[in-house]
Amino acid sequence: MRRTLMSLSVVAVAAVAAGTVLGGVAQAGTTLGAAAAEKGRYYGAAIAAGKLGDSVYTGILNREFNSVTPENEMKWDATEPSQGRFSYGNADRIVSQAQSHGMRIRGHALLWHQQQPSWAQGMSGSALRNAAINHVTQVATYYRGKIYAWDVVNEAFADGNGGGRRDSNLQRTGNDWIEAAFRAARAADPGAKLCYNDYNTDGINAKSTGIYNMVRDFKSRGVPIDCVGFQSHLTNSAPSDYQANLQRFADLGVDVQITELDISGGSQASAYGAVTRACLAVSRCTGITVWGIRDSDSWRTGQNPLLFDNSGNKKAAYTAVLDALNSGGMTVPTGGPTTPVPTTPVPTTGGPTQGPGGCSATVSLNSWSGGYVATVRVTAGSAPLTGWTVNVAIPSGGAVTSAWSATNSGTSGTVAFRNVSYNGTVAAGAATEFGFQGTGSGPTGTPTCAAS
Ligand code: G2I
Repeated sequence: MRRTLMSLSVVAVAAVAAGTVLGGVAQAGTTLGAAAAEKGRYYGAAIAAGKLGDSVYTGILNREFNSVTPENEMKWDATEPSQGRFSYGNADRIVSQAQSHGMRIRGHALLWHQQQPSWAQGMSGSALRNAAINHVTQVATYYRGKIYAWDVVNEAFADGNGGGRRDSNLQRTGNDWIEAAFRAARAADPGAKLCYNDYNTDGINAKSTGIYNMVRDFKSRGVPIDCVGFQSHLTNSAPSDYQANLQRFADLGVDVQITELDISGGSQASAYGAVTRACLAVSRCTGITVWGIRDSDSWRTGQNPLLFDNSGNKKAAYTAVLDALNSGGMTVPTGGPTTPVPTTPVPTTGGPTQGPGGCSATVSLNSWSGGYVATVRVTAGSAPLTGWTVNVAIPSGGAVTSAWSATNSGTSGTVAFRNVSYNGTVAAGAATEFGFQGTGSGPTGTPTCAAS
């Protein structure tokens, strides 16, 4: 008995030392979103509002993905077509689609040298700086509480000039335009993760190192930045140092996300598998977004770089991604616990439970004056879950304004959060996460979890 206990504790210590390895038998997810959710991550797609009426397209979207990025609808030309007049119709269609299916939303992109409205293209100096910061403030405020992560600034670094900035009208307003944009975005939506996003930064090279130095500088000076997006528009394969590059950014204290993945070329399936494994191996890699659903939806016309063919059939690349998501150990993304979940049955701590093995829930908060984002971890007990409901006591005076990876009934008092289609099934001892944003102060007690 003692020997068994000792060897168990050795296992436990080893798991703690590894930091991010969880016990529990992972259950194979049958969709990209479900499989990613079992690893505490999202799997998203860039989508177009104009295609939501296409039932094949929307069918794949709703079945497979748990995050979306508007491909064009949140860009400056779309949201502020004339100065000071904002237009959110198409973006709102995507937001509604995502919210009604419990999907996260990556906002793309507040400032970029491309797809500026013509009135901004013709501006310079302080007039442009003021217009740009006003744009960030207005759009981030409008979507406050609904966006998981914003690409605050997109593609501001140059190709082939040793890691320096790209020339643009925005850059000519002064080198501090990026940090000004991040500060404005934080003030407008304190609950959104704020990302810098770029391409040709997928390996360790001069451009990615320029961005690395900017992020390090921002962190040292308290400029609010939470994440770096790696677009990963790839040909044939990812660079051999892809994972190492993600890791060096994560080590600066930011999340990393693969934001616009598409891969052309003959070794597509194995390349998709390698990118997936790289993200899973970096604990702060919180999710992957592919830049379109079917090959025919891709901006890379004729290159067939996506996971579904023109008819919506799964390709070999799809299977490679799903297999990669379903293999390997459980890992916890940023903000998650660093202690292992025991593999042996333990008493649940989350209050009254139903179902054979019960479940428990813990909440972690990112709070600011007047609001918060809550991340809730739902852990199955000694038996698998086929569904769960978590009840959270919301402090009086506050309300839930949005939720992702769960649906809520009610917004104040005791709010019940129920699993969505892709994360109701949780293997014994394994865990999944959902989140919500609220006004007022965040919940303080331990939520209760009911299994089904
Ligand atoms: O260029 C690929 C991506 C690189 N990273 C930033 C992304 O935002 C960018 O996305 C693409 C969209 O996929 C395209 O759909 O950005 C392009 C613009 O630079 C988008 O293309 C534009 C066309 O240029 C317009 O003519 C068209 O009206 O799409 C618009 C909407 O269909």
